[in-house]
Amino acid sequence: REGARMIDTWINTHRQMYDRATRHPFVLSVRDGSVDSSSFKRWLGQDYIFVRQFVPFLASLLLKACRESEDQSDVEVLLGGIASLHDELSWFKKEASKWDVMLNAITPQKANQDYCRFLESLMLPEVDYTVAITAFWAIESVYQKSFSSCLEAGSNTPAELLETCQRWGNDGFGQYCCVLRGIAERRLETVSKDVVMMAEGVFVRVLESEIRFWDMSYGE
Ligand code: HMH
Repeated sequence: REGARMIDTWINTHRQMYDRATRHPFVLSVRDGSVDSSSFKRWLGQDYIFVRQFVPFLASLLLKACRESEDQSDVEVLLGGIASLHDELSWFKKEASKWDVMLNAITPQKANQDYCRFLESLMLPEVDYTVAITAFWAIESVYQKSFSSCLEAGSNTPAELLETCQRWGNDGFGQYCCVLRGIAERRLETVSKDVVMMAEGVFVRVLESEIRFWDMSYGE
């Protein structure tokens, strides 16, 4: 099964960038407990803005799945994703008030704007479902890999950040990412070489965007 190996191949081809996205210094500082609260608060505020933009992206992906997927369970998986985003937005508001972050006073930084514009380009109807679901898997799995590393044995994550790490680092989220990867791999087996190349390009673009996103936690 070619599609199944495709993603492993991409990860190996782009290993350096993949590691920079999933083992970023900000995440390593959460993991070893040296993170400063101003970095965490900057990340929290910017990520709230990002997640708000993630809602229409996921809605567009759901629409593509309804129209293009040959497997009905894709729609149910994505619908579950939309439901958890609802919960996630409430969590951001609660977390922000805990840290005295004023969510309505935050302006998106350049890296965030660029990432959101990239998401918008993937919402266009002419973008293939396979390409869009690959992007979605990559976006979710960078967070899953990053935050689950902060929960591993030997990590020294501060108690007040554990809830954040569990949000994306818990086993259920890990399984969800595996299901998304499975959908992407199934689709990659059936599409043309051109679409596969586009999907790889989008994977790389997600990694670059995630690195720049983590970089924002250090401030301007
Ligand atoms: C920047 N990437 C970014 N924010 C997130 N919340 C996720 C991925 C995972 O949902």
